[in-house]
Amino acid sequence: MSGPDPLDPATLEQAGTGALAAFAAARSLPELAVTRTEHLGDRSPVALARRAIAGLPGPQKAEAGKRVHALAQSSQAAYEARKVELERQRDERVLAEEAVDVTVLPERPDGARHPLTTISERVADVFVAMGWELAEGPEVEHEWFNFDALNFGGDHPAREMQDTLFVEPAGSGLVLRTHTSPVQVRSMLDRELPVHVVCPGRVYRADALDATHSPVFAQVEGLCVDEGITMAHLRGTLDHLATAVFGEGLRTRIRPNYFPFTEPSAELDLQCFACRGASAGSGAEPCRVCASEGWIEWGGCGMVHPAVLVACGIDPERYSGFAFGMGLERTLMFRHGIESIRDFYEGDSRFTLSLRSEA
Ligand code: FA5
Repeated sequence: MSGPDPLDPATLEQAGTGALAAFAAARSLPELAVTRTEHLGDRSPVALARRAIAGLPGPQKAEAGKRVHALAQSSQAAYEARKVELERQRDERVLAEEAVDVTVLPERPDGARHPLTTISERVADVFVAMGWELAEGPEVEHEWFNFDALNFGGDHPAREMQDTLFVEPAGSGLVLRTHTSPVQVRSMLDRELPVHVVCPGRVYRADALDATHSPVFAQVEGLCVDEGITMAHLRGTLDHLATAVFGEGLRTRIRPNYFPFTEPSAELDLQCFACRGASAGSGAEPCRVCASEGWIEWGGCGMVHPAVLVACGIDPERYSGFAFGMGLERTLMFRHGIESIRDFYEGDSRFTLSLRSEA
C-alpha cells in the first residue's frame, strides 16, 4: 500500500490548519456546508484518520486517538463558530431586505367621501346658512306619512304614480319611503311654526335600473311654512339654490304639473348649465346635455296643499307654505356630465375620487 499516512502528525496538523482556514473563508451557509463535507465528512482527513486508528497496535491507539480527537474537536468548533457568524449575517440581511416601512404613504389616496354625501351636505349648508333646520325621517316609513297625510286618497290613482316597495307582512302599513316628502309632515307635526326645513335622504321605488333611474336614489326636500308665503318666495329660494350649486346666472323655470300634496304644483326646470339656454334658438349650435331644449328637468315643487296643512294641525287660512324636492344624482349628473346613474352605486373608487373636490 502507498500514499500518505493519515495518522502522520504533520498530515493531521496540516489537515487541521486547512480546515480552520477553509471554514473561515466560507462566505455563505451553502459554501460552509460544502466545506464541512470536505473537512468533517466521511472522506475527510479526520474520518480517514479515525478509520486508520483501528489498524494500529493497541499501545499506539490511545496516543493517535487523542491527536485525531483534538483535530476533530478544533475543526468542529471552527465550523460551529463560522456557522453562527454566517447565520447572524444572513438574519441581518433578511431583516434589512424584508423590512416594511409602514409610514410610507400610498401613491394615491384609495378613497374619498361619496359624492352624494358631499352634495347633500352642500345643499343642506345653503339652507342652514339662511337659518333653515336640517330634518330627518325614517327610510322605512308608515303609509300615513308617505301618502295619506300628503293627500294621496286611499284609492287615489296618484298612489300608483310612485311605484312603491311595500314592507312585509302585507298590511303592516309600512313602505320604503318613495320620496322625502313625508319629512314635510313629520316636520310640521314636530315643530312650532314657522317651519323652515331641508331634508336630504335616500328614497326607494320599484323602478328598473337604467341610465337615469335607480330603485334607490337620493332626494333633497325643502319646506317653508309661515304667514304670507307665496310662490315668489319659492322662486327666489330655488334660484338661490341653483346659483349655489351650479354657479351664478343660471335661471330656474316652473311649469304646471300635478302632485297631490301641492296646489298649485309645478315641474322645476333648470336652465341648461352647458349651453345656458343658447341652443334653444333657431339655427343655434345643438346641445347634447339638454337636447337643445335650453332647460333640464330637476324636480318638483309647489305651494303646500291646504289638506296637508290641516292633516298637520295647521290653519290654512292663516298659514301657507311652499315645498320642493329634487333628485340629487340628477343634480350631480347635470353638473358633471355623468351619463349613467349606475356610477353612483357601483362603488368604483375612481368615480368617487374624480368628484372628490367638485361635489
Ligand atoms: C317627487 O318625488 C316629489 N315628492 C317632489 C316634490 C316635493 C314635489 C315637494 C312638490 C313638492 P318626482 O317623483 O317627480 O317628485 O321626483 C323628483 C325627482 O326625483 C325627479 O325629478 C328626479 O330627479 C328624481 N327621481 C325620480 N325617480 C328617480 C329614479 N328612479 N332614479 C333617480 N332619480 C329619480
